[in-house]
Amino acid sequence: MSDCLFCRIVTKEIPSSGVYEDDVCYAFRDINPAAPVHVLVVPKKHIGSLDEVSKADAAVVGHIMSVIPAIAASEGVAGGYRVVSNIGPRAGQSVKHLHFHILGGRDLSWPPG
Ligand code: DGP
Repeated sequence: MSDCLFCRIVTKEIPSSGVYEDDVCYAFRDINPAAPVHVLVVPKKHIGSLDEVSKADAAVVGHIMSVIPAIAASEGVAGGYRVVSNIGPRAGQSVKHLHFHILGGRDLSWPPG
């Protein structure tokens, strides 16, 4: 989608600090980090949020889950990090392209705000 920020980051039309990429997904540093490690992992395919994941997308989401531990390890936070996906405005989703936050590098309190 040409008007989607994260689609434009995936195509490199908008620069980002990438940490991992394969055929299915791209991971890059959050522009406004909420923790010492704050990486966003997005599918290359445009999916609005987890609410819009179809059965056909299950492999995409599963693949992203499978690469997150390696990304976390490469960022030095293996064994102590959080994965978050905000869905909709009430949860604070500001970019309508499915993304998973990887947060780590400090103690993370619970429940989140
Ligand atoms: P969310 O609020 O869950 O939709 O998270 C969106 C995140 O995207 C937020 O933490 C800030 C980040 N973000 C927004 N615009 C950009 C950008 O242009 N580049 C990068 N790297 N991150 C961005």
